[in-house]
Amino acid sequence: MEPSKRSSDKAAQEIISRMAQLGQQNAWDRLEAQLPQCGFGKQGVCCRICSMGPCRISKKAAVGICGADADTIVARNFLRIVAGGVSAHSDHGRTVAEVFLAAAKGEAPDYRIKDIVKLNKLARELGVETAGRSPQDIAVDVGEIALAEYGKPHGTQSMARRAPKPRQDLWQKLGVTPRAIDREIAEALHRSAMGVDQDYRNVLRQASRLALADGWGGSMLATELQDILFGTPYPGRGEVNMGVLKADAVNIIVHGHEPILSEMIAVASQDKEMLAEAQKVGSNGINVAGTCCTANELLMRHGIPIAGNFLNQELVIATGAIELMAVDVQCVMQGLGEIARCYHTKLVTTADKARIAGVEHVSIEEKTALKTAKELVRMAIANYRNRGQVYIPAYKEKAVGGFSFETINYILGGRFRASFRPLNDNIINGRIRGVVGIVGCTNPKTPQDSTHTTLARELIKRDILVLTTGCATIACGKQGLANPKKALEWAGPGLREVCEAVGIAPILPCGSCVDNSRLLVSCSELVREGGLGEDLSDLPIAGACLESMHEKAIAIGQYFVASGALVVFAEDILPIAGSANVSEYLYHGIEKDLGGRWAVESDPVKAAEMILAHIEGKRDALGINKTKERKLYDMADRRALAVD
Ligand code: NFS
Ligand code: SF4
Repeated sequence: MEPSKRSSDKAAQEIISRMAQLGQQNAWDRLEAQLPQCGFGKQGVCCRICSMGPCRISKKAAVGICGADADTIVARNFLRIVAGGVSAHSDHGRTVAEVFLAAAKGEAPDYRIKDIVKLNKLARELGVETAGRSPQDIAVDVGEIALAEYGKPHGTQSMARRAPKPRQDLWQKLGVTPRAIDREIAEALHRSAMGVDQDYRNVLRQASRLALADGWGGSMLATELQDILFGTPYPGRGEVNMGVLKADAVNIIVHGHEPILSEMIAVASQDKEMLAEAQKVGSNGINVAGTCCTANELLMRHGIPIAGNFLNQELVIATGAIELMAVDVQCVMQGLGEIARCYHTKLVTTADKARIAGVEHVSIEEKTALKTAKELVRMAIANYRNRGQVYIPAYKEKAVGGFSFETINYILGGRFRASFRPLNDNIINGRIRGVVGIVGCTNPKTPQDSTHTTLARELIKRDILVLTTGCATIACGKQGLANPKKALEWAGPGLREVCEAVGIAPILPCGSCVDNSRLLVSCSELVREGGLGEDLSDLPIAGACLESMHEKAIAIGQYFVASGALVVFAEDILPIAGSANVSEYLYHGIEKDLGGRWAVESDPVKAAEMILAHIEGKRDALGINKTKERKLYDMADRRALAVD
């Protein structure tokens, strides 16, 4: 397949060609070897949860051996996907909570509590006494409470109290207020085991409660604690794409998700002793860059460059310029092992729960994190001499990342009256039509980055403010869309005017996938600020993810839906087509219950139109589409907006 059909990223295209010439395999080649993919799996109608099976629903057999029908099987599979996603985010959050607590107790000397203001704020929310107490004492209490959220025997998620009151009441009424995170995961696995929950609507209700335990629990805690521990992000410049690699420096890639590792490697790489050693081997310094969500975490907090997103992970190694790639958890392809063996690159796993057969493992522990990080940096330096031929594509783009909830609040309102008021006002007066989160991965089934970036452009053209997270952020960054100046050229007149007036970009990078919780907090603030309804489901907002691959993305989608938002996915990445009832419920029925719903549209231009129609509908319902300001899009407008 043509490199341009595999990726819309020019740097990626170059490396894909190079790998083909060298006979090296990547995810796209492996996808080809998998074709045609199993239709039963795609539709969600394959069940292998008991050993009477595997069973699959077809014209020939309408039910499995136990009698389970397509509705039950599709719903159970969906619930298990959400459980996988929630467990990933939440286990990440738990690890952060453990390091946070250790740091507070002085047992993790390399980590320090950085954001005291945010610590105090969270402490008050969690009912921890702050007056006259040291940050350490406060942090110990906060850490204990946070850790307990994962497994507490009684009560519901504390952070869910951040949602608008009517939303909390609705969750209560429907019985979907999330309890302890571990409990929701365990119950989901239990309910979807053979012979338990066999009413698809009841199964899907658990999917909502479980997903909410992620968005308003595990992920939100991860974000909060990471901000307090490593600093709340503020806007800073960075660069994105493989061109950030340096031909004359020791290049280290940090890949994965938990900043516990990457923060220490960032520190170690600036150590004088390390820099001197790097010079001794003839290099011109140490260059740390990230891939996937770890990259977002580092860009958000330190402006450390991003080498690429999910589908770039193998490609960066094939530049021949990487001395060491340190990986922790999630989104790490096993294929890395093979490509690393083709080069001098040292691939190292660092999380005890995530090892790869045949790959070196160096365990990062909180007590000795910096020492271990230095060891890794030393390994990279020593490996510089082993470099063979290097080919670094010349592409990179400037980006401004670091839009936490706090920064948006601050930029909009200023330090003394930090507030969302200007944003609310401009949504009400119609200069900004609404706000959309573009989230998620890349997937070899879709030309890399193409849907995220087209959708982002199409939305800002239509005066919709875009917030991005995860690999979608990196996709936008690679195409200059995280560069305020470049992105402004694409923005519609209303959005552009507001962005210029308040000094924000039309596309705001908000962090990693756990940071989707920042979007929930921001949406709650839009409601609290007033004038846009009483509940999240009243807001002119939506979420979109047209090229995801991970279970986490579906968990995120479900918590946005259960929080009242429209969520648009590409059809072939949502495996529910095998049940008309489950599809009908998730695409329509659920809206009556929770105010949000799923939708599918694989074409990003059509998705933008669908989202705009939804947003205008919400605006109509709010009564803010006054005739004189209403901007109706007729066919001519639409044609003018179409991408060429
Ligand atoms: Ni989100 Fe991040 Fe990327 Fe997808 Fe993977 S890195 S947590 S799952 S692939 S966006
Ligand atoms: Fe088949 Fe039922 Fe067992 Fe699933 S639970 S594998 S449908 S017998």
